[in-house]
Amino acid sequence: MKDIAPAIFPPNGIGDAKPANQAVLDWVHEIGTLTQPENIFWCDGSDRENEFLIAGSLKQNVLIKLNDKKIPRSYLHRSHPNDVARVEQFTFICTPTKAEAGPTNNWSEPGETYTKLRGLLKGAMRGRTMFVIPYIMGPPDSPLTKVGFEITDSKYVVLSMRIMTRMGEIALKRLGDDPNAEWNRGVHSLLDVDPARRFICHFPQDNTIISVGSGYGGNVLLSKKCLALRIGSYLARKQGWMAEHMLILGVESPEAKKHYVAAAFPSACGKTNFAMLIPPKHFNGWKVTTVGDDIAWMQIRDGRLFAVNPENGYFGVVPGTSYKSNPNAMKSIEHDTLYTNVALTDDSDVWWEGKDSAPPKHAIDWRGNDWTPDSKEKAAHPNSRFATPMQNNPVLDREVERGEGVPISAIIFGGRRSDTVPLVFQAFDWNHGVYLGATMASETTAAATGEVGQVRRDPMAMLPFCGYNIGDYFRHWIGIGKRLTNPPLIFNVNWFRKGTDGRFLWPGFGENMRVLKWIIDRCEGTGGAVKSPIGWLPSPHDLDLQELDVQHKCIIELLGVDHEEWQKEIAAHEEFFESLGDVAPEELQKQREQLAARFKL
Ligand code: GTP
Ligand code: SPV
Ligand code: MN
Repeated sequence: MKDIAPAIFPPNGIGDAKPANQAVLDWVHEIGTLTQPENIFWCDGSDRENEFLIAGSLKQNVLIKLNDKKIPRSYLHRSHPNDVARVEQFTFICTPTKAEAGPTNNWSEPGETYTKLRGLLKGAMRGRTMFVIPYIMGPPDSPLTKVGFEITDSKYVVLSMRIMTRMGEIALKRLGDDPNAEWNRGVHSLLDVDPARRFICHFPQDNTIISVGSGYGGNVLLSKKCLALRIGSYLARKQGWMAEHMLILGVESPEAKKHYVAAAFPSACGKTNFAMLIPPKHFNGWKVTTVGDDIAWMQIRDGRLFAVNPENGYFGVVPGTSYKSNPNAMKSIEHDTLYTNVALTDDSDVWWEGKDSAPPKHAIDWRGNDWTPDSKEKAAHPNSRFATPMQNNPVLDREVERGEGVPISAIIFGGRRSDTVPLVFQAFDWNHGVYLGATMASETTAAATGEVGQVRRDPMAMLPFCGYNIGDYFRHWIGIGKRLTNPPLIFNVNWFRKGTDGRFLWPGFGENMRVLKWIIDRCEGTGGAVKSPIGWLPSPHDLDLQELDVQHKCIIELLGVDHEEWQKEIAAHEEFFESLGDVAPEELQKQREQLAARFKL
């Protein structure tokens, strides 16, 4: 399947939504002069435009139409086999000084980087159409909402951005004609999809992103990781708010008491699943609703933290998604969905490892090759994804469009840890919670290229997404805490602890409601807990474990704090802070000393 396709020529009334803002026009002119496209297509986000682009994409083999009876209005795209995940090693933060990017980011000097990228972009769109996508991130009437423009030579990007953002007219209106208004400049070109010429570069001081050489997800949907997180986090610090890699969910009790919770888990560690969970039968009358599944923008109002989801859709991990693990995701992706890198069955349905149905006898795998259940290769790529509008979600929260956001009662951090870290525990206070976030670690996943299953520190699940110096980011978190009179309580969870047999001790998914319920009880001041060196821990009887098919000894293991393992863990925290040089704030150093001291009591 092609990523790169020749120019298309729209009829009158399509592709001509030129904005009025002179700064945008000048910028598009400049990029057009550099990249030399065959024509410029000004997107307006309309249905008519979308239909035209889909028809063109089918003709050019950029998309395959799926079975309309089984999954109406849905399509499959295959990205280049060398281009299936984010590339952290080719992602750069181009601040004027290296110190501003900090010890956890790749840095390159802005002047040199612009020159290099201009060289790569020179004539890069010859024979292709250059699309200009206006979009906003955030609910239309939110003070947090940002305007972005993405220039791209990929139709797949345009079609995806229409799902993932509020695109078109709405952005032109919000921007208006003030040439000095704040907006993000995003330039994307596939070039020739060569990993040797693949760079994802951020210029926070210019509110600019340039991404070349990839056609995949987080590398090219510039609204998402690039703007909403990397540039977003930079702007957030400057402007006094927060941009975080967090889901946002609502949880309502049978008595109709509602709390909102935000949770930071690293890529492919369970955000989408947690944000849509269906409580087990025993929790009759409890309801979980989704505000967002990946990104939270948060601001302080009346001493509380309020969160909005800046996105309009979900770009979710497909493998493992089933009616058993995540029925709401399954319902969301049954129609109007753009799939990437899953398997195609002979009746034009989609299939992946972990789907409810038995494997098809024959399929075309994510690379476009014949596949049978005997094949050694996976049918769907482990990082295959769906893009689906959030309106498809049967449990979409009714406050999702609320501009001021939803009040956050609890923040949860969690990684993939096969040992050491208990199922759940609570920080003693805000700064201790910041420490839990700052020192969290997780096994790497297929969401980024590179080895899978390596434990690495991933502070606040933001290691690949913090657009500035991580020490200043920690300081920003501590500073936010000082401004909150009614701060969220902070928790740590681990769905992935394993027993000696190498199997997960906790069933996860819907059963995570039992942990969420304890968290809500703690927010309400009713949940019991015991003080441990690492924080407040539930005893087994503090968790509602009725009708749960897990042995008591597994629960004890799940809630256990092994002193030897924690000595190693504390040493790893120290090593991590040392690896950052001297940027970690004193408050966090102090937290580590206190943690170590509590083990000696
Ligand atoms: P990104 O979109 O990459 O940011 O990922 P995410 O954090 O939204 O992860 P997602 O919910 O898509 O889950 C990723 C993988 O983790 C899937 O294969 C899930 O099946 C698996 N997973 C999610 N929740 C659980 C859980 O509670 N227990 C276990 N064992 N696996 C889970
Ligand atoms: C992640 O990797 O955290 C994602 C997927 O949400 S991507 O948009 O590809 O970055
Ligand atoms: Mn993510």
